[in-house]
Amino acid sequence: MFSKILIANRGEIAVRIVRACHELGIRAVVAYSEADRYSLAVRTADEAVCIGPAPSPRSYLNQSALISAALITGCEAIHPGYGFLSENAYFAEICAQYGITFIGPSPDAIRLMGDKVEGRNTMRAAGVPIVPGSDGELQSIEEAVELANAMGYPVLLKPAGGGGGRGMRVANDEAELNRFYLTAKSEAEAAFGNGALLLEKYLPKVRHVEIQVLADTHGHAIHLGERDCSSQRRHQKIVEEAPSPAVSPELRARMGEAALKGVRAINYVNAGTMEFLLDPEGNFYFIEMNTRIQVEHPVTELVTGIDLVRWQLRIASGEHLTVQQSDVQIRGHAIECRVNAEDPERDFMPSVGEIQYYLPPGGPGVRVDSHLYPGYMVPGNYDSLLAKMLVWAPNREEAIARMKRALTETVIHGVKTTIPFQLVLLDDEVFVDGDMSTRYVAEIMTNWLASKTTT
Ligand code: MV4
Repeated sequence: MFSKILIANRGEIAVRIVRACHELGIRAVVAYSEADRYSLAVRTADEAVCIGPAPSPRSYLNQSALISAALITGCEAIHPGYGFLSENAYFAEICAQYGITFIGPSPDAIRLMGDKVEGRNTMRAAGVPIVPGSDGELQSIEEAVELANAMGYPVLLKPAGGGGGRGMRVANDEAELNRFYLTAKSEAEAAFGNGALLLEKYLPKVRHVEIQVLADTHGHAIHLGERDCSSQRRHQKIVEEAPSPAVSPELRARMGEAALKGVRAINYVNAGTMEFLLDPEGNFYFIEMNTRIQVEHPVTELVTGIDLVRWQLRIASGEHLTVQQSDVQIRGHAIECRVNAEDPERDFMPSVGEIQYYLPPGGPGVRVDSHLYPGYMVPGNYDSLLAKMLVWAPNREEAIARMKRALTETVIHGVKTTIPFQLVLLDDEVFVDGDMSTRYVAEIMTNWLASKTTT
């Protein structure tokens, strides 16, 4: 096992990684920007190194500063967390060149899954079901139209370099497809440095169901069941849960086996997530793979009892994954609410300022992953995640009641948060019945805002 690692991240995930290190007897060095000098991660770490000014291109994305910080402090490995450099194949390569272990998969696996065209082709070849659509990159507008006419509308244009729904466009007919094609292409080129597009059949009523996997360097891989992340607003997840109300043990076994086929096809090593769309008939389709630890990983930890971040560290140091598939049991129900510093009544505008008062929830079945403390200044330079409020209960109904209780007892003064909207969502009939799919969050939002102006 490593004796010392560098954490190349901030916020709650930096704190989460420090905690895993301390449980494993690893010394944690936090790389921080000037805006994060007084952060909880810096306070809880064994050492901290300033890597640059607040803007992330000059700090958390500054590869040479991070490598220098690791070398100066004698770290054997770098944990990239999520976002920032976590899915940067070049950074993983540079780490290796300097003799530093990148806590993640190989540069090749990152590169492959970072390209949606390559990822889709690889998964199809491995026998993983994918959404009907183009064989690879669209070569021309004529090809797109021909394919769409054969498949039927609506269709979806997806940037190969994107991910998480960024830059997607739905075309309802040939005229729209013609209209969107070139714009989508140039936007993709500008946003991701890759103008390649692929075409998929648009599935109108689907859920976002993702399978968590763990794979070691010795060829052993397991899945840890699914998370349902269908509660999204503009592709931002706001509530996640495990297990999915739509997944039976039999479907879980089939989706898990499909995910593992994909993992084996690319010799994947690390924690990872295979994302699927699940339609009302129970058909599932691979959309993309995340080659990092994800924000919502704790719901899986709560229902399996398996610590994913500790396993990332153990796997990266070459240890055998000693958990067998038959050891993985899904027990009870877990829900996560992402509490963001945003004003849901003002179109989720980011809210910055000092946390004047903070009282996190507690009691039975509650877990809070957060970097907040009273007096903390929420900087405007980074994403707006303040806290992940998690609950576990024996079943979904009790988990919902417990989450409402936890959010109601939470006090955060100084910034606006998403909690009022999450409480509305937890009371919504569609959510309570477990019938979430593509459009329901937008509908709840519209109704909520309308009710606010009339009362
Ligand atoms: C889709 C889709 C419909 N058809 N792909 C991809 C990334 C994720 N953030 C949302 N994505 C979608 N991909 C095809 N071919 C619909 C969505 C989608 C969605 C899916 C499940 C639950 C909520 C959603 C909200 C918006 C879009």
